[in-house]
Amino acid sequence: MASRNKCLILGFTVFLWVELYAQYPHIDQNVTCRLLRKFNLTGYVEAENHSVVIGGLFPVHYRTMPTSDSDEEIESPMCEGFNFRGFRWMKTMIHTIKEINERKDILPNHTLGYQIFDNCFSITKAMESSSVFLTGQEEYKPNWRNSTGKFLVGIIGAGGSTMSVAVSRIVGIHRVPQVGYASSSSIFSNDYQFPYILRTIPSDKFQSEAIVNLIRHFGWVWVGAIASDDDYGKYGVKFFREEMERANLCVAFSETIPKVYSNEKMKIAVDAVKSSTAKVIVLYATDIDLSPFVLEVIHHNITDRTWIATEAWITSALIAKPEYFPYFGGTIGFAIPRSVIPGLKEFLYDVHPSKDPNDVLTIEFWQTAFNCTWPNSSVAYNVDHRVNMTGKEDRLYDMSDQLCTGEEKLEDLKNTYLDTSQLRITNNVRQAVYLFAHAMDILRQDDIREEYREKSVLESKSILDYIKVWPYMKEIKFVTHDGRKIELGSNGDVLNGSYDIINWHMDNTGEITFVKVGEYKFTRSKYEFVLPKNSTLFWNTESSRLPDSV
Ligand code: TCR
Repeated sequence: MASRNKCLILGFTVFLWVELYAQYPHIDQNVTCRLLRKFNLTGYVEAENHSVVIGGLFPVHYRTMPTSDSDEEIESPMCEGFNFRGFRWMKTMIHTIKEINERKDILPNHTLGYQIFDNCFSITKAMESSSVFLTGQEEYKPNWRNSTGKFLVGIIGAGGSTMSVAVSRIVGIHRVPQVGYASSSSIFSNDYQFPYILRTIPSDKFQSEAIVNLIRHFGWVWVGAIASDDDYGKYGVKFFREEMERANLCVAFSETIPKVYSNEKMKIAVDAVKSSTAKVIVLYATDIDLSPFVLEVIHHNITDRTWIATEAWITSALIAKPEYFPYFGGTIGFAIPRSVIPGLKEFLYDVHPSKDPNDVLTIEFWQTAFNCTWPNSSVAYNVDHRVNMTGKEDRLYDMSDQLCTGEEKLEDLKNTYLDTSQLRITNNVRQAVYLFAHAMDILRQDDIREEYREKSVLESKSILDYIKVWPYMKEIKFVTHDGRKIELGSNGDVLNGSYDIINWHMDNTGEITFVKVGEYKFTRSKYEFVLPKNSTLFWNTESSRLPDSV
């Protein structure tokens, strides 16, 4: 322990050294810290023969497993709980890059490479990956250089807001641009704190306003709120409460769902719901954070409530399970508009573990999806440990005795990864890639123009690095493949957009359907709430009528 403390102090002084060494060159640089942190990352990289590399961070696992550190080495945690949706996002980034590289009308003289890591929904992994982006080393040593040997133009990610905050703390100090596809917290609108973050998802400021307008629309005045204990839930609810107050409406209670299982904290949230007369409750959390709370609601048989969903769980397969419908049917909330991405479906289907024995993610995907074990596979962590309601560990998956044959059919799967009917955040990932490509393309055109005007070749014309690309990314405008205009303001926020208003119904096959009942359009100064009178709304109340919450 003592040696670790010494190392921490040495680590902290590294930054100071840079300053000091310039003035006092006699300081001994060879004093290094022996407490090594070796990272343990999975993902995809393609860099050779490309002009630049775009980094990517996606939650392909739900969590990290606990580790036991020795005195010499900090063991980096392994990941568990395969997240099909995150895997799809990751694949979409690769697909979009491939598409852009094949196009002749955009960046004709450059191709994009990528370096993508699984962040396992954890700050630790996101930070480790960020370190690799910058230093090119899969262990901690301060020496900034990207491991692909190429210029890093920026990073797409890191998924949830809390992780993006962490990543930006490292890469932001080096002015590396970051484009968020799911980090919606209003904190990123603060250009002072997050000068190098742009995003293709709207700030939750708009969503919190939209929720209050929905509440007003239905005449509810007494509404509860439950949030995840992170930058997403907390800032979302903070804004929501302010808007409620402004609209003269009341927040009956406001509690958080613990990130790490705690019976005591969970009880506070559940008791608030049970004891309140508020029948309408806002749940501001991602599906992963929300699921333990959902299990509690079922465990306590809490029915006759109307849940207002945020975009992060309204179309989540993790929550929208038919067996949860008696408790969560009639859920209403907002979703990022759906998109159809040409060619993505075929690309997603083109996945097979026999293609590359080193592709551990595909092997794990296959094993989890088909509940079998890939022959001679070294992927041993197809296990999902989870703490259940009593605080004990539940093993959801385990290694199957059944060997995979490779003949398993993806067509037979009903799996989030392959479901391209609800591409929402997936499209934000795509647009984040396009944001980089368009910015580089404008830079390229400017370079050519300049060259022509000055009649001299710009010194570093062929080098696209992030310092040069950044000014072109700020305040960018472009049109997406499905005709939507993307426009960013000076603080990196999208200036306008829309949400679909979704209501959960059950169809006659017993599946939950996400019925679009309206639309909410917004710009910075105005909004339009469209919920036609003839929309069929399902309410989970005893009378099946609009709930009262007064
Ligand atoms: N913003 C959340 C993360 C998140 C998300 C999602 C995760 C959003 N939407 C959909 C999974 C699926 C919105 C955050 O932390 O900022």
